Amino acid sequence: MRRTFVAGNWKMNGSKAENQSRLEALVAALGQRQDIDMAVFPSMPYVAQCQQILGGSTVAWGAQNVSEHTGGAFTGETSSQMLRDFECRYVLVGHSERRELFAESNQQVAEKFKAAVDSELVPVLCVGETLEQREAGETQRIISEQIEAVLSLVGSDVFANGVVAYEPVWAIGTGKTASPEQAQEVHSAIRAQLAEANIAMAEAMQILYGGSVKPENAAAIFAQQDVDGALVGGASLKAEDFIAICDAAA
Ligand code: G2H
Repeated sequence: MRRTFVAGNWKMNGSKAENQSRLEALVAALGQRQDIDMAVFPSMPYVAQCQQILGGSTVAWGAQNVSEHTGGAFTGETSSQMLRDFECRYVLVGHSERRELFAESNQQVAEKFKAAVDSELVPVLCVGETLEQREAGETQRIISEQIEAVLSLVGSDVFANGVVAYEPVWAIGTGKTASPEQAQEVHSAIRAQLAEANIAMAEAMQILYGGSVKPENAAAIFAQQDVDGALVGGASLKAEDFIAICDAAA
């Protein structure tokens, strides 16, 4: 039985004051919940604020990006060990905005995933197709290549301590959501691909759906057999919506 995981990707939003009230609301409403996994992903400067406010609660925190390098002359980058220093449990790797806007390749994403695993962070590997790719019938191939890059660099049991988030690019921040059936179809294909590498790992691992998840559509998405939670963007900026999505996971 897989636990449901609700993750909030705040993207480049927030301020110290806004985050404080949002985090305090999350602690009050969710901070003792044991039945699901929960985490928020703030911008880098606010990771320490999450540690301070969420520490001791059951809501974890993580970063939206990590360097594939361990240290040195990489201006502007943050290493996985630095994230561990602030007790991050998770890190997002390969979000489509990183792939598109910052030209992260499958290979670089795989290296970031490896850096996270090496530091005992749990990487959340984001995969997904663009509208053009979906319409060209390339969805499965694109996602399979994104996953294969990680499997071949890190090894077949790589997701024993990792999470996959399926985020169709056409559903991100657009208000369009994949239907629960569309999500299930891709999630089940991802699990089948991973089962070829390691059946037990594939059965146990969490595969999240991301792309305009809101309180109104969360329950239908969570009801799908191979959907184990959500990576929530816009709706995670409102504490009440994030809490409602967590409630839909119960
Ligand atoms: C997809 C998602 C969170 P949103 O990027 O990663 O954002 O819920 O705003 O579509």
